[in-house]
Amino acid sequence: MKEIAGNLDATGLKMALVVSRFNSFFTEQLVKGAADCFVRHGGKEADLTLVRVPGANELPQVAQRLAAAGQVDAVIALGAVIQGATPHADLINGTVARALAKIALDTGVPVLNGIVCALNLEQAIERAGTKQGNKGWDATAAAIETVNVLKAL
Ligand code: INI
Repeated sequence: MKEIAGNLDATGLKMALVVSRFNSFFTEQLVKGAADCFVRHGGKEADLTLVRVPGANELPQVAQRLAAAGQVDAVIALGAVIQGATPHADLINGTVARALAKIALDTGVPVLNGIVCALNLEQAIERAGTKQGNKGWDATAAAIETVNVLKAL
C-alpha cells in the first residue's frame, strides 16, 4: 500500500490569518496561538499576514479574496462565536463553516476553520489557550499538514 501524508514542516510557507474583532478577548489569543504554532514548525513570522474583520460573518469574504489572490499557501480563519451572546450563533457557525469549506474547494487553497464555537464563556476560555488548548494553534497545525499533503499528492 502506498501511503501519502503531510508533514508538519512550515519552512518557506506563507499563510494569512483572518481574525474577527468580535470577542477579541478570545480571538487575540487565537492569533498568538496560530503564530506560535507556525514559528515552532519552522515558519517565519514575517511570512504571516494578519487581516482583521469585524465579526465571524465577515471571515469568508476576506478569506475568499486572500485565497483567490494566490499569494499564500493557506488561509486560517480565527473567530469566537459564543451562544447566548446572540440567538444567531448557530446560524453564524453553520453559514461560516460551509462558506469557508466552499472557498477551499473553489480555490484549491486550504482554508482552515479556527473558530471557537462555545456554549458559554467558560468553554471559550478553555479553547483559547487553557484546558482544551488553543483553536488557533490547532488550525495552524492542520493548515501546515494540509498544505504539505496536497504538495505530496
Ligand atoms: N460575531 C462573532 O464573531 N462572534 C459572535 O459571537 C457574534 N455574536 O454573538 O453576534 C458575532 N456577531 C457579529 C457578526 O459576526 C457580524 O460581524 C455582524 O452580524 C455584521 O455582519
